[in-house]
Amino acid sequence: MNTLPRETVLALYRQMQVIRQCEEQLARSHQRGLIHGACHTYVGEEAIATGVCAHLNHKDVVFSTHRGHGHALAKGVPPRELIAELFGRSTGCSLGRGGSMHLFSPAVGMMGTSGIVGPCILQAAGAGYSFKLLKTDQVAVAFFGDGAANNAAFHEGLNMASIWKLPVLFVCENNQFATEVPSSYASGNPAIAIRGVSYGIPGIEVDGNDVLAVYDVAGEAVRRARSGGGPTLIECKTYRTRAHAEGMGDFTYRTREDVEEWKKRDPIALFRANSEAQKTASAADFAAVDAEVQAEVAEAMKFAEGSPWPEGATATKHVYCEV
Ligand SMILES: Cc1ncc(C[n+]2csc(CCOP(=O)(O)OP(=O)(O)O)c2C)c(N)n1
Ligand SMILES: [Mg+2]
Repeated sequence: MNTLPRETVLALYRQMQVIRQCEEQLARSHQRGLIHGACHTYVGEEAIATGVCAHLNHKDVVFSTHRGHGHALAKGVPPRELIAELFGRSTGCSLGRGGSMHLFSPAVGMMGTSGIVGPCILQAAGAGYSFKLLKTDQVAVAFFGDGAANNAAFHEGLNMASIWKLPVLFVCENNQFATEVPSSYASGNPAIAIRGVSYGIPGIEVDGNDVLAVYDVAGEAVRRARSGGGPTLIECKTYRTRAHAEGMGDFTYRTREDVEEWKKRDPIALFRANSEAQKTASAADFAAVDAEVQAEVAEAMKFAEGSPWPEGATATKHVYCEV
């Protein structure tokens, strides 16, 4: 039973819709040739970034992966800065230098996405270590996939966070595939949450398509981290309903039927239907949010398309730290 106030329900719904609508625009933009480089969308997984980041403030930090648009948006990067970045424009959050897989906005605690699978786990542990040394109550979050959970960085990061009781959330988005390889094939034991036991930290499995379930588990983990209780591993079971990356084939390693089955468990539609049934928010409330988000994302697209490219003369700026 959902006992959250109406404003929180609508805020969670709004955040998921912002991610979904941005991703759908980005998928179309990729087909139009507006995006340079790969574009991995987060469609179907929106509940995870939304449920976790709802507990974070601007001083908390997020480290993410190649599938990071949703994390950046949920952490506070405005849609116009995200879309402009993917279009390579100077108004993007990384000033047009990063693109889809290098989204940085330290001002809001978005410490970067990365095309390299795994290191965000160590970076979050490092940030947690600095928060511990500085005696702040800040929290670091690493978002990563099931594929990354078989990378050495996972084991090193969790162990270090455990022995030093670092304020870190390790959020594994288990969408069951690493590119085209099923996690059941790639892992001796595909269960990920239980790996927390090996490092002496809580490991919790949650339905990653249920934003309220993610919100509850993440809330508890953030409280534990802030109060000195150490890290938590959260495995969110989910599924991506678009191809690994835009323009890639999708049905050599999974079937259309599998994808259609998972579409029935769409996190946004499910949350809306349940909230309406429980009368925590009305159909009119949700329709109003939809219209608002549509207008915001349309404006963001226009802004991005109309933005200038970075000047050639500035190509070497922001590449190295300028002391
Ligand atoms: C260290 C490293 N190895 C391999 C790759 C190639 N690669 C890019 S995405 C990907 C799959 C990652 O799967 P997962 O971690 O489950 O994330 P998902 O794409 O499913 O969200 C791989 C292997 C890479 N980018 N970095
Ligand atoms: Mg995966």
